[in-house]
Amino acid sequence: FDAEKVTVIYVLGGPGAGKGTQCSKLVDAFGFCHLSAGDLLREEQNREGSQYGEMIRTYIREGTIVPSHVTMKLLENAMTEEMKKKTGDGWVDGRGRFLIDGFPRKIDQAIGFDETVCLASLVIFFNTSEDVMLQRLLERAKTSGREDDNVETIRKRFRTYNEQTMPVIEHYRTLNKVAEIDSTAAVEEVYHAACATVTNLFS
Ligand code: UP5
Ligand code: MG
Repeated sequence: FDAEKVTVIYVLGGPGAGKGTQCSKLVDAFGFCHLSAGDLLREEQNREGSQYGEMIRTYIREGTIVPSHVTMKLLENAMTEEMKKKTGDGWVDGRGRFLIDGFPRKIDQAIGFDETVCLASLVIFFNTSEDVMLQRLLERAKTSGREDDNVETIRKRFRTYNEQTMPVIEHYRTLNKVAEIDSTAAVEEVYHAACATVTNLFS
């Protein structure tokens, strides 16, 4: 994708930090297309006839990262679809706007996507403590139906995040592309900070 025609923002943060919640709100305010890598993987997992279904299920249950080519392809396809669907006028200023939520999760994905699909303009990093994230996920577990919302898998997700995803954030920090937002506060308060960050990018 031509960086002149699309703006890509990566939304990162630990499991339960509030990435999905904040992205949904930003969609309404700024006309983004929100693509959650986790949601795309769960969709593919449940798609009849998918050759990757079982493999995705295994990785998600173990809290580990699905091989990059699968996730990158799903994201690229979803972006292509959206660009076809919404031609010029469908976007706020005629340019595609994407929030890529929960991706890239490891350094090779970051470099691969930036180089072959589209260079990201910004990384929004929602940061809070493991305690807060754990409480949120356990609360969500009552209704989410997500196979990875159980204490054992949550611990594994935290480990994967610390070992593999934090280096991605550090990588973009050295490039001065990270906007860190404390996501411990209430949803509205975090959203206020997120809005200010995005407004700043587009101004
Ligand atoms: N909540 C949110 N904000 C709150 C606030 N400010 N105050 C109080 N409560 C708040 O929020 C989680 C819960 O907290 C919700 O109930 C919400 O109401 C509440 P949510 O917005 O859903 O948080 P989010 O950060 O999106 O948490 P999620 O569980 O989706 O994060 P993960 O990163 O763990 O999940 P994801 O779907 O991205 O990935 C799942 C798995 O897919 C990974 O573990 C991995 O196995 C696989 N995966 C890949 O392999 N590759 C990828 O690129 C992506 C995923
Ligand atoms: Mg999410």
